[in-house]
Amino acid sequence: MDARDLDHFSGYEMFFEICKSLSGKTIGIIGHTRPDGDCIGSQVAMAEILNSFGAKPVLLNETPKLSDNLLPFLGNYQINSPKDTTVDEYIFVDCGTMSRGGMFTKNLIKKPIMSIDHHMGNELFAENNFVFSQATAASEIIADYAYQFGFQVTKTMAIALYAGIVTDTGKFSYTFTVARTLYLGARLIYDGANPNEVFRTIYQNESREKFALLQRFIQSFRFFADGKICLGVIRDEDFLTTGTDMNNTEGMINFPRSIKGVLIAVAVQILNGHTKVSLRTDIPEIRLDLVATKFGGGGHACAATFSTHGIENKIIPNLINELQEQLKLFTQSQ
Ligand SMILES: [Mn+2]
Repeated sequence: MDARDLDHFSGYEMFFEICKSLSGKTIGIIGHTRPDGDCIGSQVAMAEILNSFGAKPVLLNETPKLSDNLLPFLGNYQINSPKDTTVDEYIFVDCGTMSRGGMFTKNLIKKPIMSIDHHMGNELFAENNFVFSQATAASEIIADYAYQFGFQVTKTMAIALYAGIVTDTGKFSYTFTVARTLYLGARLIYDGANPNEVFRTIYQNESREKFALLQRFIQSFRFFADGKICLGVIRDEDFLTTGTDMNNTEGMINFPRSIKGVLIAVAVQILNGHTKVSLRTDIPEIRLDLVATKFGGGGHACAATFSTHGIENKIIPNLINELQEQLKLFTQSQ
């Protein structure tokens, strides 16, 4: 396929205009708390772009300690605390809202100069918003912009962006994965990303503690709506017994999701009275974002989350009711 036939994202000219205008300035690149591959991939890629235009990029995350399956993607960069770092401008990546950056970044005095993101319902909080909800990853937008512009993609940048896309597409498989996504993957391989190395770094680097936690999560599975909904719960005692924390739950929701007949996967984490609920489906007509919104959260049709302080015995039945309603609407529309 010719690159010109691909459905590219608009706005790369403006994006690079801004990057050039930042020459000589110190730029804080903010990612979300509990960073994932797309967050780190986008931050590193933005840093490489800004470096090439003579700016001084600084990576800022409220969760400064990266897990072993993300650390190698930093290249020569390091993560700094947003609280202790003074910068001229801020750029947000992979954040639907300012508060996704954490406690400090949610109330910045200065409006961020730009935001690159793919979350549905992004609040367009920056001066320049490069936001596409049909992009699989923020990394996909940056990669597409770079190749449209003819930017000389470095090896560090190629590996980081490839890791970002692999993470958010579930290895090139989730909804929104299109020809463009794989085309960009191929370009990034040309520029130095090694698919097997990235795969092993992200997916074959898990601690035994995480597996002990996973075991407990799987044991907690409950099924609703004739097996169309599968719900798993992790509580304080599970984290405590296995010596893990919230950072070890990444990707666990894919287990209920992969059971035959399950249309909606639900992962509930309860830690210190704080409850975080993640919802996943592979059917975009089942609007999980609408369900999450009812509980004060948000997200995509296929992937949504919400947090609450309520009592488990109340939240779960309410949530199951709402999900069954969505399932009903979906069945009726078929
Ligand atoms: Mn993302």
